[in-house]
Amino acid sequence: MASTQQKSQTIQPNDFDAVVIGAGFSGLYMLHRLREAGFSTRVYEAAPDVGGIWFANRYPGARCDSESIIYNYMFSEELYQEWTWSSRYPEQKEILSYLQYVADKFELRRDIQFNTRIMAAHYDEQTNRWKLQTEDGTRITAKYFITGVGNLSSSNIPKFTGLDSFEGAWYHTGHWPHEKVEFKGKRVGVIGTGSSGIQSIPVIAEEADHLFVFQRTPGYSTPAKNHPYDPEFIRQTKANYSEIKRQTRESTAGYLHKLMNDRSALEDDPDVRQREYQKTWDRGGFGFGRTYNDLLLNPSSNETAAEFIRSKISETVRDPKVAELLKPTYYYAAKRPVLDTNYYETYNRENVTLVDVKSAPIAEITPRGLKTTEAEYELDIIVFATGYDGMTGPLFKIDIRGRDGISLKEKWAGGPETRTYLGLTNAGFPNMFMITGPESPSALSNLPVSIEQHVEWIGDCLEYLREHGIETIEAKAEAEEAWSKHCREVAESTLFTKTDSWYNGANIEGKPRGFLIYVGGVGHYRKICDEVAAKGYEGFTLLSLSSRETIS
Ligand code: NA7
Repeated sequence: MASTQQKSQTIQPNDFDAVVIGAGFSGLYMLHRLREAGFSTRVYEAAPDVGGIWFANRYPGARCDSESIIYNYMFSEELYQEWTWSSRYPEQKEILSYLQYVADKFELRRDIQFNTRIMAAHYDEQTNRWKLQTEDGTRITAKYFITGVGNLSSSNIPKFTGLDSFEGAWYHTGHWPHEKVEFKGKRVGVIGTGSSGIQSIPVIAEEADHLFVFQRTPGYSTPAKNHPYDPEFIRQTKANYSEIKRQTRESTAGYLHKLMNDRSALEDDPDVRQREYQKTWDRGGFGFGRTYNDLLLNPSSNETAAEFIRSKISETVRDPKVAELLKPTYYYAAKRPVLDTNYYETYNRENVTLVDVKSAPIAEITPRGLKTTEAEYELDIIVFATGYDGMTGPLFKIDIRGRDGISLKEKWAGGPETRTYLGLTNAGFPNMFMITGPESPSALSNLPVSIEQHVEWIGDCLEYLREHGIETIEAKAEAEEAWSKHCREVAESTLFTKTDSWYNGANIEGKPRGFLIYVGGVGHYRKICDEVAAKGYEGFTLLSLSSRETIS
């Protein structure tokens, strides 16, 4: 009885102007932006605190590959001046502290309901409202439904036979325990050599008794060259706030890296090219991929960068057989390249063994370890660094249905044909917005820059609708078709579509293939979105329900 009374005292009205899913970078700013504009807004978050993927990704060595001074919000100069990053690449813990600081500064927590997973969101045409349902059956209604679920929050744990029988402990990098995992004296297996594997392997190797790395496809990794920030650098960065904000917003991918040479890699003689690659290699970071202007366009140019990295692997790894296994053969950067600290060096350690599971795949997990088609490995701990069902996966975890009960999953089931309008909206799903949805720059950009752009566009849009008495906004099917076609054409002109990766769904068995990201450039994309808004939301049907009249 007491608990029922307590519950009823804390019950909130469950009808809002806007409901936002997720309290990571996207959801936090969306809440702030809409609340400032006077919209009643509620964020639902499955985790017990803010942070999104930075709450969940606590694996050893987890850090961001974007430089900290640009991997943050730029909407508030006051916030930018107040917060000081410790080093070039922020650790998970520091990013999480930053987001907690943001939540406190803007008093966001009072409008976030934690520990609450939204299972379904259905559009009701009669009332023109979204009806949502939580895991415990609570019903919520809202005029606007906004997803801030991230691109990489749906873990991929391959269905290995026998996992249930494993007597040791196993973890996925994306759902790491909060207490420290003890590797000391343990035989550890890491499956996967993408970003999460490459970041965690050197750290686990330092502690474990023995580390087995189960590699299917080697990754291209270049040095991060992480270092603590000099106070003078921080002072200059803060003084340049406006310029940094402008540059990232107008850039190709939300970064500050300048193109080092605005020419093809093939225009330089091999010795000149070698020197140019060495320069960007020495600086560390993603700037290596900006050494020439055609690395993602021309296979022969790409090969020069790929070969440079392979030569570095040979120089670093003492055992030539291991070095050979670590050399990737696909197009450099067409699958997510990685930044590392001592990754290749780790294979010179006595306690590290590289196991090629391309030639001899993992057959099963046994009670005592892992069996490939060739050998059995005894393990105490298995780390799944096996990635995510990217882009669409997090959206599909919610049963989202638009007009006529059609689900987003059904709408997108046909693969890449006709997906979204601007990566923000979908025909058939009125008053719904996706922050960094498929077919926007999203995961191929520095995400906070793309998130801010979407949040501001959505915020401005809702204000416009309110000012003009518009009840419903919905993408037109033909606008959506044209946008999807444009996305595909831009992607087809690059090497991204010629390489299997999570960018095109190739990492998930049975997932329809299609390149899910807009690679036309962050600055260019912003202009397109702004023009759509300036033309009174071109490509959308705007409907005033009271007059039952279509406005455009
Ligand atoms: P990634 O980059 O998708 O890497 C996953 C790794 O796991 C990759 O090496 C996969 O090999 C490997 N994998 C997946 N399934 C298997 C099976 N069944 N057997 C063996 N190996 C397997 O995920 P991350 O978490 O590292 O990074 C995700 C993103 O986070 C990253 O792109 C950044 O944006 C941040 P494969 O290449 O498929 O052969």
